[in-house]
Amino acid sequence: MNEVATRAPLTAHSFKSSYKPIWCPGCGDYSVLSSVTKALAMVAVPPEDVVVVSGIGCSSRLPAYTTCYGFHGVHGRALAAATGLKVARPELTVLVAGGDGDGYSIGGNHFLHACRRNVDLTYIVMDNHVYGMTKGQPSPTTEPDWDSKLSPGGTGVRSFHPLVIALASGANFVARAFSGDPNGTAAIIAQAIRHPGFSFVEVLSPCVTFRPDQREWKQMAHPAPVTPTDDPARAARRIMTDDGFNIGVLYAGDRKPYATIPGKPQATVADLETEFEQ
Ligand SMILES: Cc1ncc(C[n+]2csc(CCOP(=O)(O)OP(=O)(O)O)c2C)c(N)n1
Ligand code: SF4
Repeated sequence: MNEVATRAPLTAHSFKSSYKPIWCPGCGDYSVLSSVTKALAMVAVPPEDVVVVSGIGCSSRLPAYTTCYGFHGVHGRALAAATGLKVARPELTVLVAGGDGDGYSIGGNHFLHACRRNVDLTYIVMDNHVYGMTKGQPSPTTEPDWDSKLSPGGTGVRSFHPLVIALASGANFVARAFSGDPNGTAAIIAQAIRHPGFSFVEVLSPCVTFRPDQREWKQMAHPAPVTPTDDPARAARRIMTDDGFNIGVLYAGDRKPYATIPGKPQATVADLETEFEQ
């Protein structure tokens, strides 16, 4: 009998590494990790066929806590690394995980172009509206009037709207989830993985240390009272006028994902190494 035939069925546990997360007690990222492992069990892709790519931040530690292959790279460059990986190895399931600072500030440019290119990736952003790892600076999604030691009286700067920007840039699947609902988040992530093209899941994930006010999100999050649409303009209008706490799949499009041209000869890693050494 071969290895596949004897393998035990995949469960969330199959995707959990032996490393103990070092997030603060109560951080929303624990639930997101649990949702990612549940989602991978639902889609039943074995850990050796999955790669989780991240940048830098508390949330970007997530790959180490899974049994999948991982790439913990530099701040803001996760999508660039993941795009290259997926184009070179289309048979792999590639997830990208990180924070709002990593993805929308230093990585903002890559976010726009990853949506536009529509390579088959699943991008999970744990949005806590703050830079957690570097101790509480405002991020692109911080509310303009958020008063803190590092931003007395608030920044006064309008927040970035990731979901609408993703739609305008061409993302093929757009959803909002809440870490306080791990099963709902797992179901959304599983749908995102299954959906072809660039899938973007914005998970509201409280930073209990620098944004204790986000504990209120538990009362504010609610299921979106609409079914997903395949019309990006309609989805954008809905998202721009909702209360920011509509949870669910908001857009599921049918753009053809980017892939390399079938039949076109591809350089191997050995070819690239030879070229590099010359
Ligand atoms: C090039 C570079 N610039 C800045 C930093 C410092 N830095 C590390 S993590 C981080 C922000 C993390 O915030 P976010 O991505 O929102 O993740 P969180 O920690 O909130 O999960 C910053 C600015 C860095 N590591 N590298
Ligand atoms: S600082 Fe915030 S984001 Fe980072 S682990 Fe602690 S609660 Fe989570």
